[in-house]
Order: sequence, then C-alpha cells, then structure tokens
Amino acid sequence: MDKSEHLKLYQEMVVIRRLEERAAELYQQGKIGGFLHLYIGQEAVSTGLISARMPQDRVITAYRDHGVAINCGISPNAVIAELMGKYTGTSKGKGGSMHLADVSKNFFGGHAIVGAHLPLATGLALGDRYNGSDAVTICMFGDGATNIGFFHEALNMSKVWDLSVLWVVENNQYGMGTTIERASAVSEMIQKAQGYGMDHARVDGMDLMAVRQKAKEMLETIRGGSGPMFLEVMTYRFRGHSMGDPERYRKPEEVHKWQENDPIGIFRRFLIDQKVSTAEELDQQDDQALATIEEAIQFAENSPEPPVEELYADIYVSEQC
Ligand SMILES: Cc1ncc(C[n+]2csc(CCOP(=O)(O)OP(=O)(O)O)c2C)c(N)n1
Ligand SMILES: [Mg+2]
Repeated sequence: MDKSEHLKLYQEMVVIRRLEERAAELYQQGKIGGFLHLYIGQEAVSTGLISARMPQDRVITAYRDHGVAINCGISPNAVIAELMGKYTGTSKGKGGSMHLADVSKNFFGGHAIVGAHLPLATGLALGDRYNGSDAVTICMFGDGATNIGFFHEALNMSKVWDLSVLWVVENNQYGMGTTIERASAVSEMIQKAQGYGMDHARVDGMDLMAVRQKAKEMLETIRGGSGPMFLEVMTYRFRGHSMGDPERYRKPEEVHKWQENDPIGIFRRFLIDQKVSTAEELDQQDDQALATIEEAIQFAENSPEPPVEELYADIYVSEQC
C-alpha cells in the first residue's frame, strides 16, 4: 500500500469511531429511534477485511453495521440520515440502524435477525456461480450467530456446492449479554468450521494490517476455486451490546484492558513507527473525520422525513393478497 491508501484506512476507522460516538449522543437526545448497536472497538475488523475485497465482491453483515457501511463506500451523510429516519438515508429512512444497505456498492445489509443473513450469503454465492462471476461473498456475523441453525445450514450447503464465500466470525466474546462459554459447546469458533471440512484461520482483530493480510490471502484462494473458507477474528466491543445495556455480565477492568489495545491507536503507532505518517498529520486526519461527521449530522438534521407515499414502496406484495 502507498501512503494515501494507509491514510484512507486510518481515516475510515476514525470516521467510524466519531460517527458511533455521535450516534450514541443523538440516540440519547431521542433523534435516533429503535435499536442502536455500536461498532466501537471493532473498527479494524471491517476496515481491514473490506479493504482487501475486489469491487465485485459482495458484503453482507448483521445489525452492527454502521462501520461496515462506511467501509463499503456509503457516505456518512447517508448513514447518519438513515439512523435518524430521514429520506436521504441509504434505505430512504425506512430501515434505520440495523438495515443499512446499498446494492450498487455490493453491500447487501444490515440484518436484524441473528444468523438469518447467512443463508442469503450462500444464495448470493450460488447466484455468482450460476452467472459465471468470480466474485466472492464476504459474510460477517457474531460469535452468537454460530449457535443458530441458519449458521450450520448455510455453511454446510456452501461446502457441499463449493461456493465462493468467506465466512467471517467477529468473535467479540459475547452475545447480547452471554459469554461464549455459556452459549457455545466449543470456545473456538474455528472448531465449527472444522465440522464442515472448511479451511480456516484465526487473526487478531485489533490489528488492521493483520486482518487485511489474512483476508487478502483467503479471498485470493477462494477466487482461485478453493470453495468456502472461514476466518475467526478476535475482537471486543468497547460499549454495551446496544444502548442501555447495564453490562452486568463483564467487569470494567476487562473492558479497560481491551481498551488499552485500541485498534485505532495500534494502527496510528504502526503508521508513525513505519514512518508512513507523523503524529501531526494524523491529528489533521482526526480533525477532518470530526468535521465530516458534524457535516453529516447537519445534512441529516436538514433532510426531510420520508413522504407518506413511500410507506408502500419497496415492499413485496404477493399477487394473491
Ligand atoms: C433469531 C434471533 N434470536 C435472538 C435475537 C436477539 N439478539 C439480538 S443480538 C443477539 C446476540 C448476538 O450476538 P453475536 O452474534 O455475538 O453478535 P454481537 O452483538 O456480539 O455483534 C441476540 C440474542 C435476534 N435478534 N434474533
Ligand atoms: Mg458477539
């Protein structure tokens, strides 16, 4: 990567962090409705992963999707407008936090039902096989989703048909408030990939460069015709599961320990140590990210609500109804 590419990735991570911090405030002010799951602490996962994709590669994820949307090229304006239910949002203000999507950017959302998007990923990859495309589908999900039936059906079929899917589990060690040990029969998610005869790897999700490198290797192998692969990314969410989580299931000391391993701080030190950039230059990047988010909030505040006519648009209606 050249310097501008490094700075672009740094900028993306800081934009996500500022977006999430401001989203939490907007939620507390009652300007965002529904649920809000923040990606703070996990920024290096999607930033590293998605920076490794080719434009034709598809991305699909769960409800912790704001950062993934930014990495896929959706503008902060369209993300924040969507969070605030505005018509200029990426889903016309009708999807909200958990349903960000933009098919033109090969980002297929944003899914609220745990595990439900995994069979969709298998379907996307089957479609690409059928159409003779060399695209790989990158499917991201939480450790909790690996205990759901969809996970097993989707992985099994992808292997039976040797489809081009990179399954990526973001192992942040908790579901909604449950540790892995209390919910999963095995503690390492890669053990579940072994059950489907799938090649797999485990990587440090606080290290953007490590995630990117591993993802590049695996995407290349899959594109070469290997069939599906499985990547376990070790990470941690610094905030509660969603807004209003009292976090009785973990100790503040544990959170603080992980916060010392902040993925943005790690990448910042890497850029300075490698002499790619300087502290002053990165401070400017930080200021720029803050300005981008403040402008996006202004844009969203000034945007209209969806018109009433939109209520029935983009909705499936069966002929028989
Ligand atoms: C089928 C289903 N069951 C339960 C829920 C409620 N729920 C929402 S998030 C969540 C935990 C999922 O944890 P994980 O997959 O590890 O994702 P993380 O929140 O850690 O990113 C649960 C149980 C749901 N949305 N869908
Ligand atoms: Mg989890």
